[in-house]
Formats: sequence, structure tokens, C-alpha cells
Amino acid sequence: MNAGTPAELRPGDPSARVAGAERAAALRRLAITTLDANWEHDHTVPSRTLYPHQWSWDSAFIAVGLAHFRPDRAWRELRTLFAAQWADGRVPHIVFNPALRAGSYFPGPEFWDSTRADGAPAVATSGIVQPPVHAPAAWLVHRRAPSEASVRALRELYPRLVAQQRYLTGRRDVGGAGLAAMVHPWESGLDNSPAWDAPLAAVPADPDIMRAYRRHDTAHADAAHRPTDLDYARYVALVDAYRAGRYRDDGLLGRHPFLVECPLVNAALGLAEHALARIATVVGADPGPHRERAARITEALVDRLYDPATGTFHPRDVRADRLIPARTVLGLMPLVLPDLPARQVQAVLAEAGSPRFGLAARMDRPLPTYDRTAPDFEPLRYWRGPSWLNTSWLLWRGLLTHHRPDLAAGLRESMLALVARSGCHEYFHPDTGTGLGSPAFSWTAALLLDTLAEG
Ligand code: 9WN
Repeated sequence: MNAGTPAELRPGDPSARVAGAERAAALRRLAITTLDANWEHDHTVPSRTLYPHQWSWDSAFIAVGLAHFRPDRAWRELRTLFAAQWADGRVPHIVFNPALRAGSYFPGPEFWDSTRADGAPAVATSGIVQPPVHAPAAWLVHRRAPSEASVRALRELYPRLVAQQRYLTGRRDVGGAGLAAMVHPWESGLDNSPAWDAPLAAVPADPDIMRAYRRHDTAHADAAHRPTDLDYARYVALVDAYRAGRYRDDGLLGRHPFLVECPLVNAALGLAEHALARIATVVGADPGPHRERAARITEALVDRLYDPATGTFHPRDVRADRLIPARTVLGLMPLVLPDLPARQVQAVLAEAGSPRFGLAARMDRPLPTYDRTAPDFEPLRYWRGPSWLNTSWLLWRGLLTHHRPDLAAGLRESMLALVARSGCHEYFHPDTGTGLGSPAFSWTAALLLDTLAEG
């Protein structure tokens, strides 16, 4: 994929360097304009059309980007999200903006009905979570723009971040090994990844149920690029089941039809403890317990989700007690962990460099979200093939952590080329780089800023 990008970055060629610098400046301006346009008084919407409320892991990525030009907003973004934290520590995956009219997103606040659940905040939210990338994000924001205000913000956030971890490693430890189990594919952030096909197939759902609701997403994006109605029937059935128990987590194993340990959620969980150890030293708390918890999470992740036979990480279906065979980008995400053992680092690098994902120092195509060689690889459909900036960015950070600047540079260039060609789209065709989904997507802009800054 090299369509439309300047002939940048041939080492030693001064005109290429100028083109590279101009491209970087243009990309930075585009990213800032996109984030400014999506700012909504105390948070950033992922997209004005498709996602007009506040989303949890989006806000973490967005804060990382805001730190590059509006650190005040970065802290505001995180503060607003954590103000909606539940009493049990869960950080909801959506915080609804009460000023928006009913029907501006499905499933909306009336569907989640959160305010009747114990310990929910006054503002309407969803009842599920997303990958806990917030502590790492808070640390990056502080590191990018350290100030008295950032130390104050960290002090305020620290107990909330600790409570978020406690919720995930406590109430959500359904498998009993110290990892968090998801109760819904939306909790992974990769909603319709092929990774969820097998456990979702076991979820009883009325295939016609979607006739009773109006999907909002397909009014704003091509239905062929989105999850199917059958996917949505199961998403709705899972929310129904969880909401019927008032979003309580006791006894989930006996009653909830979808329980999965995801490598991305749990890699984020471990990385969060590493970040909390650093934050603890700034706010005068003890980093020791965080380091111990980080080590336990990495150990459990390797023990439960790594398959020596395939040489990659897989989600574990807790109900069926087996690994899910699909090879998705989720399997590469544990590379973000600084204490990932050398054997698994090598395995992830081999998987990423295989024709399935094509990572290289000079990449001819961007990183896909699913195995390119799989017969059900779908280059246009959401998380079933297209390239997304957030999974690429997480892998890029992992490569920097594990001292692979050559591969990190290749991946970085492929990310910049995508946006240079198509703009701040939500996701991209993994062969042509054509932009898909929302054309002004916040985390694409935010993570672009961060990627640009560390060239
Ligand atoms: C459901 C907001 C969110 C992201 C998710 C992405 C998509 C929602 C949807 O949009 O999910 O949560 O309506 O499809 O899959 O990762 O956080 O950008």
C-alpha cells in the first residue's frame, strides 16, 4: 500500500526529508482539527455521527493524543469518564450525554437502564466495560506534559484506577486464575472479531429480534462494513441477560452465556499495573504491590492464553474451558507487556511477521485485524480484517518496549501512510488503504499525533 503518499523517508535523500516534514506537519494539523471538532464541553466523542456519547477506551486513546496539544483537555477527558465510575470500580464503556435526543445511538440509555442498578452513578451509562488502557494512558499524558497540574490529576485518578483494577481482577475473575473475563464482545473493543464467533454461536438469541429495534449505525455506515443483524441479536441478548441480573457479577459462571478471557483485555490489565507502579512513585504511594500484581497477571496470561502449538495468544472460552483457535490481532497484543518472557516475545514477533499479519521493517500493506490467509478474512467488515490505528499503535508501542526499532519504524510508516492517503478514518481497507467507517474518528487522530511525535 503506497498509493498517494509522498516518496518520503528514503534515508539520506534531503528532498524526501522535506516531503516527510511537510507530511508530518499536515498530518498534525489534520489530527488537531479532527479532535477539536469532536470535543464536546467535557469529553470527546469518538465520532459525531456514529458514536455521539463518551466511550471508555476511546477516551484513554484520545487523552494520549490531547496531551500533545491540550493537556488540560486530556485530564478533563479522563476526569469526566471516571466521574461515571460505578461504586464497585467498573468504568462503564459508554457514558451517555443527557443532552442528546433519544435514538441518537443504539443501544441507548433506556436500553441499558443503568440507573436502577446498585452502585451506578447518577448519569446514565452502559453496564459493561472496555480494555483498561486508562492507567497507561494517564502515565503517557503525564510523561508527555509533566506539570503541577498533571501531578494533581494523577493524585486524583490514582485511587479510581486502582478501583478499576480491583473490579476486573476481583469480581471479573470468573476463571479463578487472576485474569478478567468479559461478559460481552463489546468489552474487548473488537466487537465482531472472528475470535468471538464460536462463543457467540452458543448464545441463545432470537434472530428476528432486531425487527423490534432500530439500528443507528447502519444509517451512518455501509451495512456491509458493520456487524450483521444476527451479531446484533446476540449482543442484545447478552445485554438482556446481564441487565436482568442488575449487572451483578456473582455467580456469572452458572448463569451468563458468554464468558471469555481476552488477550487484549488482560494485556491491558497487566500493563495498567506497570503504569500504576510508576504513577504510585509520583503520588507517594507504594509501587511494590503493583509490580507484584503485574508479574502475576503476565504469568497467568502466558499460562492460560498462550498456545505453544500455534505460537500465539488466543482468547479462552471460560464456559467451554478451551482456547479459541481463530488467529486475530488480539494474539499480538501481549507484546505491550514489558515483562513478557523472551519465548513469547519471539513467538509474537514470528506471528506478526508471518503472511497472516505482514509486519516488517518495510511493510507493503498495513496491519490487519485478522489473519489475511484465513478463508473468512473480510477486508471491509469492521474488526474482521480492516486495519485500525489503535491495534497498530499498541503493537508499535510493544515493539518499542521490546527494542525492535526496525519493526516499529516499519509499522509507524504504514500507519502514517494510511492517514496521509485517506484521512482520519475509523478503519481502513487492509490492501488499498481506502478509508472506511466514520471519516473523522477521534482515536485515529489522537494516536496519529502520538505516533508522529516519536519518529
Ligand atoms: C459498541 C466507539 C466504539 C469503540 C469500539 C468499536 C465501536 C460500538 C459500536 O465503537 O463499538 O461499543 O456501536 O459498534 O468497536 O471499539 O470503542 O468508538
